[in-house]
Amino acid sequence: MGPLTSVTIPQISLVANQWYRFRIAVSKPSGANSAFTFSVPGLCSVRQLARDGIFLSTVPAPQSDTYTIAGPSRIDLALRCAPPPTGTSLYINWDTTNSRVQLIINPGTPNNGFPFRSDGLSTWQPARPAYLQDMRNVAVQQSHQITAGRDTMAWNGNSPVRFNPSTPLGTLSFNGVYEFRIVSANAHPVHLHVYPMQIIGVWNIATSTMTAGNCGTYKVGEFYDTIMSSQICVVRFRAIDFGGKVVMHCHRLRHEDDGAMAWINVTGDPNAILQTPPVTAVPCASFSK
Ligand SMILES: [Cu+2]
Repeated sequence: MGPLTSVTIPQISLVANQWYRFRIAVSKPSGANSAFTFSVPGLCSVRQLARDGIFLSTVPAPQSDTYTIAGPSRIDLALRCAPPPTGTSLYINWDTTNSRVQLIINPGTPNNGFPFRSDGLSTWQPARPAYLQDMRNVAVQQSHQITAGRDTMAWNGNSPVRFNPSTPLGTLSFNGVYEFRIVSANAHPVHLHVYPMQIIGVWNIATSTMTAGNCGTYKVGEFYDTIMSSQICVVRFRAIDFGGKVVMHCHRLRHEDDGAMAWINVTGDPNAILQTPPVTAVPCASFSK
């Protein structure tokens, strides 16, 4: 859709009643949550297909005119709009009406694409590779608490540390299923590379128990690459396909650059060449002048 920060309101022309696939990427460097809303409720059929590049477990999701996603994240929507009433404009509003894109709905002959099964009505379940299998009823090797901060990351309540290229934050085993309890305090979106994270539930720190289900706007059973919530989200992932140095960081880019980044050592990857990437560490200070 292009940047929404310019003074001129961007416009996208659509054929009336034709389905389109939109991939919306929020590159907001502040990392804050964003809500976007269709300005004329019910005028468009809007059905979510995917988050962070991964299809939902059932596609498409039920109709909704409003979506909330964290900082740098992606969402895929199937979208079909009727012309707005005369004298009315149709916008996708982004946080406030100061950031929006206008949808221009033109008459035309819609093509025959749609997001459903071939009957044009039913939902479908995508085939999933090993790294996207349901882990809700799978035994986990270990459970760890990850806390992101202003310029640090912390592992299991240990002292928070700034990025250290020579020392991993923790060590996991290749092909294991692991659970992370993610403490982002609704301010530090935690972004994990390589392994998509499946939402399992919410952690209660007072009772040290988990309640299975959605974690805020994150849907139980679905996969994400970035998590930010006022609750402690419990996620699982399988450390498969690639081992070695796996990076995670606060997705507020300023925080990441200030040191809220860490790597996990995933040991035992049989493809050893991937375990020692040719990395040359350059201190951040080198970029300051
Ligand atoms: Cu942060």
